Order: sequence, then structure tokens, then C-alpha cells
Amino acid sequence: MSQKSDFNDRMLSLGLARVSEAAAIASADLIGRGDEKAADQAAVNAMRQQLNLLDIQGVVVIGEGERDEAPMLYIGEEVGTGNGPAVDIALDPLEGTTLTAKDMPNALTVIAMGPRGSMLHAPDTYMDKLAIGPGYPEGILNLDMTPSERVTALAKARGCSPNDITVCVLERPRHEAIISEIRGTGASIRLITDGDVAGVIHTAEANLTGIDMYMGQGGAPEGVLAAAALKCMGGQMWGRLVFRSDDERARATKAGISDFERVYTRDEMVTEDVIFAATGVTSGSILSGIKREPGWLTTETVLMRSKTGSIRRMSYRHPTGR
Ligand code: VTB
Repeated sequence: MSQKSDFNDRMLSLGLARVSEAAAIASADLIGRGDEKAADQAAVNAMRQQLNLLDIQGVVVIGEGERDEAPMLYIGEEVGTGNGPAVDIALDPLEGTTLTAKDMPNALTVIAMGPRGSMLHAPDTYMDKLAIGPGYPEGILNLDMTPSERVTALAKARGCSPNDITVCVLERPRHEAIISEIRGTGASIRLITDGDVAGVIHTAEANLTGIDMYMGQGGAPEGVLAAAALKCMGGQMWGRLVFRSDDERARATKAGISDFERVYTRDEMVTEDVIFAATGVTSGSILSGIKREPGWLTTETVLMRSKTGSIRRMSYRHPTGR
């Protein structure tokens, strides 16, 4: 029997980077071609193929959907060779299918891996999210604060004016009220059309990205992936599931969730050390997108381990003619 201690994150991390690179490479020809489904499918196929080469007993806990909705990388699918440690996998083969189809910034391939039982089995509902980067005292914010209280508290902790704070928010009609409340404080808002895993990650490198805080409702599975990234990079995050129907509540129950009001901190979403890899598909503030030149594709991948806090940025030149 495999033990949790078998999770050799140091060795497995390089394999994980390959999985994430392969998904990006597969979607390269679909950047800017207006076909989201084809781009996603190409990334899913490649990610699954590469995952199945790893010596793990892997189970997808955050994936493409329920088994009856997603033929590949569905929740509960077993991946890997079956030899090696029992691990849980959270993935989004193409986070930002629309961004890819339209060649807009910040599309990524994303995958996280940890020992069995290390990541919240988030159902496919929304999650109300709040995230900030490292360096702030614990618990300076919480989800029960209003958007303006959050901005004020963060500005105070940073020793600056609310005018110097930039908040990242998904541009959706459901966010109109929080957007106007944040603007009322004098803070600036970076609106994104999709891709809130990247949105949250931006807070962890505020000096490079200019984003201090992320808030709003996005996909719950993406919330767990973002929590895995912040566990590696540092930073605080809170998430509460948002249910719009009985069907969504049933999905949560099936995933083992009984307290529908619970606020999860970063470390309650990701309870043990994990590894995380993301590869840029289109260029953004955290990763370069895929570069093409005759005979080669070049990708940039960020590979992180929460145990050590190490962050590698790896460039991979992939020959296309072979
Ligand atoms: C976000 C974002 C995704 O969905 O989670 C968002 O990260 C939330 O859903 O890239 P809505 O589109 O319904 O607002 C995406 O934009 C697409 O999956």
C-alpha cells in the first residue's frame, strides 16, 4: 500500500511541468482561431496522455466535470500508470478557453497534485473568493467584510491610500455592485473577462502585476486551483461556495460537503503540501505565451512546491517537425 509519505513531490514536480507544457503545446495551433471547444479538447487530450505516463495512482478531484458530462479527465477518473504514490489531482487543461480562442491575455494550462485527500472536492458551482498576496498579517480580511471595508483594511495594512490599491474582478453583471463599491473607495479595478486562477495568482506577485487583491464570484474548481498556487507562493485566500439551485446543492452533497455556508481558508481548501504547474498559452503578466518560430514552439512554465516555497520558471523549446 502506498503511504502519504510516498508522495515524492520533488521528483514528481518535473513530470507535472511536462503535463502542463504538453497541454499548452497542443492548444498552440488553436490560439486565435475562434474555436474554444477545439482548443479545450486538444489541451485535455494532451494533458491526459502525459498524466498517464507518470508513475502515480492518481485520481482527478478537480477536473473537466462529472463523469456523465466529461468523457476525459472527469472527476473521479484514475490517471497514471497505477504504480507509485496515491495522489489527488486538480486540473484545468485550458483555463481561459475563450481567451485562447480570441487570443486575449492570460490563458494558462494548470495542474496541481498532492497526497490523497489533500484538496477540497469542490463541486462545479460558483465560489465567492477573496485573495491577497504574501506579507500581510493573518486574517486582516475576511469574506464577511464589505468590498469597501476590504479595500480600506488592505490599504491600512500596506500603509497606503485606497487610491493606491488595485483590485482584480471578473467582468460580469453579477459584479456590478461590488465594482461600483470598490470604485467608490478610490481604488482601481483591473477587469478580466475570464481566467480567475490567473487573477488570484496575480496578487502573489503584486509588484510585477500591479494587482493587490482579487475578489468576486468565479468557478469553485478554479478556486481550489488558485488556493494551491497561493499555498506555494504565499498569500491568503478565502472561499465560500455559492449555490444557485438544488442541483448545485446536490452536487456539493455528492462531493461530501455538508456545511453549505462554510468559509474555507487557503489551507482548508488545500490541506497538505502540493505541487503546482502552469504554462502560458497566451501572454500575460505572470507567464509568457507560446512563442512560434519555424520548427519550434517555446513555452514558459511556472513550477512550484508548497513544501519549500520554491518557484521555478522554465522555458521549453519544443521541436515541431518531428
Ligand atoms: C471563472 C474563470 C473561468 O469562468 O471561474 C469563470 O476562471 C466563472 O464563470 O475562466 P462564469 O463565466 O459563469 O462567470 C471562466 O471564465 C470560464 O470557465
